Amino acid sequence: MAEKQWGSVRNVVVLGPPGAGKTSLVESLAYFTGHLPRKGAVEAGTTLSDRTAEERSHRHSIDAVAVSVLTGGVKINLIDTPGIGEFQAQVDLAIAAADAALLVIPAASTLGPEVPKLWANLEEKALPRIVFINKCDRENADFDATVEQLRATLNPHIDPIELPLPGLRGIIDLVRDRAFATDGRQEREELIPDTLAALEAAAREALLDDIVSEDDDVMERYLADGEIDEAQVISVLKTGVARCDIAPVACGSALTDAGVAHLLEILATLVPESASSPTEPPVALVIAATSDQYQGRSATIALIQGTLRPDTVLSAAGTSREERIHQLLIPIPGSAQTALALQARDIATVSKLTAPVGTWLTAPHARAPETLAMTTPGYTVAITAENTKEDEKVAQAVSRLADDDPGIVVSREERTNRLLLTGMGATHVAIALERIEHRSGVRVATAEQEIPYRETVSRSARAEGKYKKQTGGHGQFGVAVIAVEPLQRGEGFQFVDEIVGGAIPRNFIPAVEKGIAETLAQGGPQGYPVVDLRVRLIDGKYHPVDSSEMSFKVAGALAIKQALEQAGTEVLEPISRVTTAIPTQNQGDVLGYLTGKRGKIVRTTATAGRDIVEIEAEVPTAEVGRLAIDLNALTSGVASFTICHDRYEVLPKRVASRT
Ligand SMILES: Nc1nc2c(ncn2[C@@H]2O[C@H](COP(=O)(O)OP(=O)(O)O)[C@@H](O)[C@H]2O)c(=O)[nH]1
Ligand SMILES: [Mg+2]
Repeated sequence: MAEKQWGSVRNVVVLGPPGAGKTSLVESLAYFTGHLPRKGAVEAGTTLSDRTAEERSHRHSIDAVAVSVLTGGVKINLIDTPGIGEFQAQVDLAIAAADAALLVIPAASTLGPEVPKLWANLEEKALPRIVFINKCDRENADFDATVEQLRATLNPHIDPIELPLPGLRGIIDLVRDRAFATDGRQEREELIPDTLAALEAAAREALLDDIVSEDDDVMERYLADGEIDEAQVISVLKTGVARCDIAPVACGSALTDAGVAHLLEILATLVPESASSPTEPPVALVIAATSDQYQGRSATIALIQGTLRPDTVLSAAGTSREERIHQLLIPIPGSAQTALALQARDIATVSKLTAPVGTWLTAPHARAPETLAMTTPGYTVAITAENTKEDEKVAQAVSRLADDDPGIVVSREERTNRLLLTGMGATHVAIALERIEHRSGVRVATAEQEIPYRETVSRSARAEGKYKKQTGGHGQFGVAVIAVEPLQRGEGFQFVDEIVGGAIPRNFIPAVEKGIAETLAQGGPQGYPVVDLRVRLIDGKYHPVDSSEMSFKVAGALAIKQALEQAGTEVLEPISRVTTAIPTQNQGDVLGYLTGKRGKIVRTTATAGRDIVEIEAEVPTAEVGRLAIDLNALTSGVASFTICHDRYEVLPKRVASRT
């Protein structure tokens, strides 16, 4: 175990559209801090963060991965994330642990549809942002046009603090008013080329004009002198970033490493350091995990408060399970080291942890923070082992995968008891299945799910359930009188005990509720679980000798069956929220297709210079089974979509008669 080599820590989530160069940039940053003898490449499958078999074969990130780098006494924990929208859950957890986002944007003439969405998410969570315009080495790279696009689409206070040098030899640092050329792992100061002097001066003035309003004193001095010094520029930038007023823009290339040394410095200087509370009891969040056949499971935890030492036992929120933190590994590439203690706001990887990704770990009996608001996935397939003898093995592999992937939900189909795997979209589910097959060595067959319809009452009704059995010896006796009434969608089942004067003894009332709840779950008159109703227990009768819990449970079941028959029920169908990004030229076809699937269009938003339109629609889940195939056909394979369960709605009569 080594002595701690850093004074403070910053957590930076690396975000951006797919292919922007996030993984390559993390690699380059690690290379620059001297942690890596040589850089890995995404194409060769040798990077620090794309390391699973599926990430190598698909050539993009699937899991969030933490890589720690040290620079000038600051430890920066970079969390590389997948760019594809279907992996939103991984991104949300990484954001929860971050002090700032590093938004990686390729220097291209159009902005993908993902960027405005990412921005809105960061805005909502008030997470400070730094932008890196990557791929400036490419022939058609246009730094200015990219900045203009970002400003026009996202926010006018996206301010370049650097400009690329011609041929991307390096960058001009507008804060220091100097140029730096990149040469291997070194940076060399240069004179600003004469041809760029006027441009640089104008860009610097525009930057100062925009940022000085962060601080009244600085602004006064600036207005008086027309200039402020480097330290003041950095200080107002820091304030502006922390308040989410300003997003500074750096530039360079993850491929040639131009600008990367500077980016490290920018991160160390401008990312705000969150307040930490080392003396409070530890609270950690499991933000990522990968399982490997040979090395077992490795989980990444972010310590939100307190101090954590090896061999501490924590409880997993929402369960009665306890977890021992065996060893805290600091993921510095090339020189991973174990820590004697982890301080609040730091990140470590731990092995042998079983808690699912997304779980809060707390000191025993301490209260966990509120669960994070996450999108509910809604793209479901039913799965079985090709060889039914191996069903159990598949079930185990599926549940292990769901522990590692926060966007996957596993359940059992109501009628058939088949396994259901729910993810954020077709790609996400396909990759999950690959991983399941790879890890379990079993071939898996998929099928469409049966739609989980529900039933609800449309009117109020009252009924009496009477259970009486007297065949010698100890008999059974219980009477329950109930009233049912409809509730709003999503309100579930409510039970209200209105018994007065001991018509039913207190100790039997839970049995009545149980009998009712079980009957509702088993299905109403039309065969589906019954939801969204209030049942009031208003009267009853008992017998001092013959009454038992059993007799009241049966009385409750009889009462609710009768009440449902009397009230009559309607079928509810699940509605999914589908978000898809498609080329504008296919807009008419896709809108027509979604409407034909009984979809309601919620919004259409043009992005990326109007080349791409994002459509959000509510579509009955019964109609989304072929969405992946059909959208692909309509858009020549370009469409991507995410799908989440939204709510239940009454199944229209004309549709009901068809099913
Ligand atoms: N020319 C050029 N290519 C880059 C640069 N950064 C990344 N790439 C390439 O872009 C592709 C996607 O990179 P990757 O790091 O996987 O992007 P991610 O999806 O954002 O993680 C890969 O082929 C990289 O080699 C860059 O700065 N310049
Ligand atoms: Mg990546």
